[in-house]
Amino acid sequence: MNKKNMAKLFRAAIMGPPGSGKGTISERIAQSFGLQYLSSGHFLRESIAANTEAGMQVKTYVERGMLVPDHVMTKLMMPRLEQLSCQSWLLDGFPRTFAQAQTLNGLYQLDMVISLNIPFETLKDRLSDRWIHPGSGRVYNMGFNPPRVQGKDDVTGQDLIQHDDDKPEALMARLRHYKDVAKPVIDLYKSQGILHSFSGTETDRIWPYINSLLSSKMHTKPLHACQSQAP
Ligand code: G5P
Ligand code: MG
Repeated sequence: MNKKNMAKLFRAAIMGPPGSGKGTISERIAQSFGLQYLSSGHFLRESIAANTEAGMQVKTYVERGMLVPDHVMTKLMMPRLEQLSCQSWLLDGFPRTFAQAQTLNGLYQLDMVISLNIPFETLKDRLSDRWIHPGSGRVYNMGFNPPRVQGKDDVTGQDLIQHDDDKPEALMARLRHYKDVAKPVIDLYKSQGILHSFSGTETDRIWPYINSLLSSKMHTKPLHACQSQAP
């Protein structure tokens, strides 16, 4: 792809501790601005569910709320980014470490990094209340978005489960790790002048600020940059 086409692409990442609303906000961004949305946690859970070799390798890390080794993560994410070479994208949960950020930096220039700062107590409450319908991936929150019948999926009536990494022991480990590991990544993006931080306790209050920031940077829905190359 030549430089002219590169200029049409918009590449962004969203960072924040577990439960900070990365997934919720990413879905809104993807819907409003037409970016491809890639979630590292989703890819990991997908490979665990499919029992692939990579899935077996990462299962214990994810269940314990520990970071998956950098080389495994980059091997999981990079092929997916290569498939999107003509498209604008938003990464949720990657990069998470300085090593991952350096690998990404060597291949792609990010235009924007959104960092979510949410108080610890808010995170703890949100995640310990999160339940999932394993068949569909539907997410409920016992406070924010409860199912009609406690413990049952609204559509199928099947049992809801909690992710192992949302259970109290794993959760504490995830929150503790986040701060230490994220700092050098945040500093890197700050030094590149692309970091935008948002603080608050409610996603609905943070969202309008993110929406207006993106609206000011992206005037139209991003094009599929390769379409214009068709003979
Ligand atoms: P994930 O899957 O990336 P985490 O730990 O970063 O997981 P998580 O749990 O997915 O974070 P989130 O996406 O930041 O959280 O937040 P969310 O899901 O949108 O919101 C959390 C809950 O709060 C939801 O129930 C939502 O409905 C509710 N909520 C949202 N907004 C509000 C609000 O305003 N009010 C209320 N009351 N509720 C709200 O990673 C999982 C694991 O994979 C590995 C690690 O082991 C990690 O622990 N991993 C990696 N390892 C190494 N490197 C990487 N790059 C890795 N990426 C993943
Ligand atoms: Mg998420």
